[in-house]
Amino acid sequence: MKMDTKVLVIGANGQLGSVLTKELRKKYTIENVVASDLKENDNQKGIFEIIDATDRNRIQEIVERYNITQIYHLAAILSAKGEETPLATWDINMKTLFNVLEVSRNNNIDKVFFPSSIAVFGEGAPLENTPDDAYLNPATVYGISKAAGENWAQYYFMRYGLDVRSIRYPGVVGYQSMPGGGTTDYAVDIYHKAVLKEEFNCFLKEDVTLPMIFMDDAIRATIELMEAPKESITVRTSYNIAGISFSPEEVVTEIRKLYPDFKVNYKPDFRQEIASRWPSSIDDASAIKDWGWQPEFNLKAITEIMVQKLQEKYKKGMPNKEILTF
Ligand code: AKB
Repeated sequence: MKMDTKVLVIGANGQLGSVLTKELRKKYTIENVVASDLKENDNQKGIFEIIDATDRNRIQEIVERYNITQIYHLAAILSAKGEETPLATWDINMKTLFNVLEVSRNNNIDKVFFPSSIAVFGEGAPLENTPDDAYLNPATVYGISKAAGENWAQYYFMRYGLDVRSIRYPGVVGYQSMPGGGTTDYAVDIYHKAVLKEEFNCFLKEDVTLPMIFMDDAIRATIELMEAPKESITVRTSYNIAGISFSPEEVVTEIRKLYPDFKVNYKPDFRQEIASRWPSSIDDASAIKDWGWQPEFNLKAITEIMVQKLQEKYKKGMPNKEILTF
């Protein structure tokens, strides 16, 4: 561990950012990780700064104030939410990335993490075992911004030598935050409804299989990629990683082993159209070869942990509407 590692997490209140910040603080100590987002979050146990990542000067100010050496850029508008305001989504997702890339190259930042997504895939890519180098044809503004972002990340590496690393996250399933604006967030909400013994209205068809990943695996993958030797990184757009692929009906089957009376209504909406263009499984051979990626959680384990953690949380009273502290 480099004692001079100073990390800035942009988007630290989000689904990934809130958990990643905690893990980074364990690894680099609480004094060496600065969390940031649009507004304060009293669940953050450590240094927190307000950053609107569309404001390049603010990012520069914080990078200078704390002598930041690594930046994790996790702020973005997700797929479903992004379709409500396409041009604003493009503007926010791209402007924030350009600000991070420009501040990073101008301040000799050692490493930058840029999250991409399975949302970069669309018509024309294989639906099964989709490879890293598949044809990218995203159908959402979020996916378009991530595909563009991958190419900008590669450009900053090739043009300026900036060590930008990226993962195409599957749908992330975690108990630490409430479901957000993602097409895959049905797989978070379903567990909350089961534990609360409420009916679940699923906005996807029962048989649409999507690549998913448990939060612990997603966080470990992120840190393992960022810790890999620079010379082992051969993919400078973004790495595919696979966790576990499943459909809503498969999750329901697992949940009903614990909640036999769990009731689900399938009411596909516009998000089904988004999901139908995404792969059902991912080829992550490059991540396995370059930095030894291996997932650890299957659907049975995910279900048992999600139910146990949410039972604990709801027993303590209703969670706050953003981050569930555990
Ligand atoms: C979304 O559904 O938009 C995200 C993603 C797959 O990147 N969870």
